[in-house]
Amino acid sequence: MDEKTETYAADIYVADIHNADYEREYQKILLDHTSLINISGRETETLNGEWHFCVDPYDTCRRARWFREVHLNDAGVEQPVDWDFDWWEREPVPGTWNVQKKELYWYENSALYMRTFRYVPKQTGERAFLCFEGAAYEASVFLNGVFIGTHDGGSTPFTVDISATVQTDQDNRLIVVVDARRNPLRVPMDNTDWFNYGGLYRDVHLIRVPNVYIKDWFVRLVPDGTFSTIRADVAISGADKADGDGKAVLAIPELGVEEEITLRQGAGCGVFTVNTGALSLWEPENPKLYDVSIRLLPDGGGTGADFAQDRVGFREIRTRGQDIFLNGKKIFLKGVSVHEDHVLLGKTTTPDVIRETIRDLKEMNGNYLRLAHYPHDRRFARIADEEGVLLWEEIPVYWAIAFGNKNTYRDAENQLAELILRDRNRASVIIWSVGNENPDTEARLRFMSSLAKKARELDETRLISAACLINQSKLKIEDRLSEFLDVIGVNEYYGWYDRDFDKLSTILSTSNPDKPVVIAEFGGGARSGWRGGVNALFSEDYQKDLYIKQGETFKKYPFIAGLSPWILYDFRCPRRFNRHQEGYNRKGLIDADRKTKKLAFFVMQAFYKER
Ligand code: GCB
Repeated sequence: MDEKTETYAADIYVADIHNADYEREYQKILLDHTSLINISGRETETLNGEWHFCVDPYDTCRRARWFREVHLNDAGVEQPVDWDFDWWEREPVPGTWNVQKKELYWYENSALYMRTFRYVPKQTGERAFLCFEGAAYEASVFLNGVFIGTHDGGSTPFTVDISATVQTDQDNRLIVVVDARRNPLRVPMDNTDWFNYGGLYRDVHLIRVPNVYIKDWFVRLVPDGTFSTIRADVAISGADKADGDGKAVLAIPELGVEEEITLRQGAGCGVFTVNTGALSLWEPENPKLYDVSIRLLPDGGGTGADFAQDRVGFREIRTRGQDIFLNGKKIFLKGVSVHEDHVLLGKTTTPDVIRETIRDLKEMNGNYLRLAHYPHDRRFARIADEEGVLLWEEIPVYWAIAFGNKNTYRDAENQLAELILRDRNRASVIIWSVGNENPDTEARLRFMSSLAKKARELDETRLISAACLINQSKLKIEDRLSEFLDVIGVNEYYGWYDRDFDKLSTILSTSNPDKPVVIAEFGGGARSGWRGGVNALFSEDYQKDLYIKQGETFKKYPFIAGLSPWILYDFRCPRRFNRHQEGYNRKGLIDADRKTKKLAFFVMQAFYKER
């Protein structure tokens, strides 16, 4: 090695190990809700399957730029490298590494995924996108040695336009760094009551669209009480450019709808009326979905016209006083909360698991699920649309996150926007929740009221809520955030964390909220199969008795418009290690095996039957 080369190699080596600020480089391209989020009904090509996988606990891929896959230095001399992407073992994607490999059961750090794929364009001028449905928590994406973006947020989808980087004449090498470190500035932060699973744990797809494409469309029944006004908003790519003028056609053949929408500067909207009698409204007893499509008209310049389709239900959700109305009829939300957690799959889910969850809800005579505490898989709301289940969807603004930090806000607002853009064509979703059990401070009020405003801006047709804490000093339902909400969510654990059950009646009788209240959580732990009697904490008998008392109390307060007890299934939780818990939160009505029902399940089943 001559002197110049030696200096070069040493410089690089020293630069890598001394660069404490390396992460800044990967924040320069952020993948966020301004990308293509609404891909429902589009043709996708799967990139699921076996990917090469390796842990990277010191984040060396990003520090030392392994993704460039450079073996030779400038002088053409082979360097010793510390990576071996093609030699590493393979793991299936989607997957949660904590359940895929025994030795990674507790691993909460960075890992690398690599696969190759071929890409042959099908149309001239087409654009190619990669879509990641979920990577926990931060993901940096590299294609053919080039950094193409970083996404924050472990439960929402992101896409990246790879048209400029993808190769058409050779294998494309795709590397993803998935960083699952817990961090006090993230959303959620480093302390939660569930396990922080890591991985490329949801589907990865390739999507092709024409050069000008439909970036987003939102079709819904206008909540004006007529049950006949439909509004559709469309945004096409290049919305910020003056050349985004054109026309789109929205069609709902079964309703005889074929409406032309004028697009100016990349966006447009159409409002039209259908015959009241003609429209069959979506509701749990009649989850009617219509085929809806949107087509761009060619712009005369010969651009291939984009087309997207979906199955959409039309329904109206509103509140008046202390009540919630679905399609004008007062409704009681008979629900339960559920985590995305599975003994064998971790945070990965499948349509079968989603359908099984809905079957259990229905067996309990329920009509509503709180998808806690972060956005669940995209397919959940789609299946709930088909099955006639109402949903509360939520972002992980959980406990005391860094409410004073600007970047934390940016991240939270972006996750909210990605969730809403992903699911706002789903009739099943009736509530967007902006947080859970947050302290009533000034910083939190600013943070969460801004989120509530953002949610309304993106979707004027759904109810906004948050799971609030009770004012303990006044024993009253009181939270300054309520002013910004449509439905006040309340979490209470009387008879469990606070053994003085009578406080619940005191609270409910001193409160007279001007809005509907949903009891978003209540409950207690029980080890399935353990019968210790009504006084034994963690016994099924205690849990059953607690549920009976809770139900009897709720019946007396008409402002309670719904319930989502905590929780349908026991779930993994690294804060719970007594002899009954063994690493699980045991407040489930069903064991973590998803089969064994506890006595309290049948209490809720009877309670909901009676309502
Ligand atoms: C809560 C939290 C939930 C916990 C639950 C519990 O209030 O919202 O995430 O898991 O209590 O079991 O303590």
